[in-house]
Amino acid sequence: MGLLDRLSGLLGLRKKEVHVLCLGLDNSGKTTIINKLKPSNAQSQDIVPTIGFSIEKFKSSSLSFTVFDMSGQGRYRNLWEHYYKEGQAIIFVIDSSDRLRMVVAKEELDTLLNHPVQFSNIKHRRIPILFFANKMDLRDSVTSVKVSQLLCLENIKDKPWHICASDAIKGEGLQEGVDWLQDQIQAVKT
Ligand SMILES: Nc1nc2c(ncn2[C@@H]2O[C@H](COP(=O)(O)OP(=O)(O)OP(=O)(O)O)[C@@H](O)[C@H]2O)c(=O)[nH]1
Ligand SMILES: [Mg+2]
Repeated sequence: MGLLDRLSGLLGLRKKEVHVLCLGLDNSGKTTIINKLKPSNAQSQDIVPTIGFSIEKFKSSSLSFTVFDMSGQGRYRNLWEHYYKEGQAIIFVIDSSDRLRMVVAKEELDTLLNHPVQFSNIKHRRIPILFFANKMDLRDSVTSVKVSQLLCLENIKDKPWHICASDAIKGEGLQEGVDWLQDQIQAVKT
């Protein structure tokens, strides 16, 4: 750690670090969202399907996020649970235009929420979950209220959650989501 880093830590200027898991089916837009949250000079121009997972970083006004951007492809989804215990928050992304696979997204969400306590304690931890109802720009997309109904989000009583409509290509809706997440994390940490 450099002198400046140590000094800013001592003065309380360094941003608090949080670990976030970014989950959701393949092609929902996870990597596009995380990429858009980085400073423009750090953004990649070419987003490809994630293999396994990748670790990304971005900052909000007071937090420094380390994101485990997991692949949503079926063959990699069993990797998710190995990272549950790392997560202090979850970003769950849904392709709002993919009505056919909404039921699969719900199944994956239910599996996550009911994950056995002894491994990750997801079930009993009040970790915040931010949902992005993504791809709102597409004509076939349903509203975030509809996504919320299809995933039965109102049944989540033991964790703070929030859903934002987003268009990750334009970056719309992302900041609102990150602001909410930051407020939730700070409410717990301070
Ligand atoms: N129209 C539209 N396309 C989007 C949006 N977000 C992402 N995409 C596109 O959707 C495709 C998949 O995006 P990714 O970010 O790779 O999706 P992913 O969820 O990371 O997929 P995996 O890594 O395979 O799990 C890409 O072609 C993106 O350009 C959006 O809001 N609107
Ligand atoms: Mg990806």
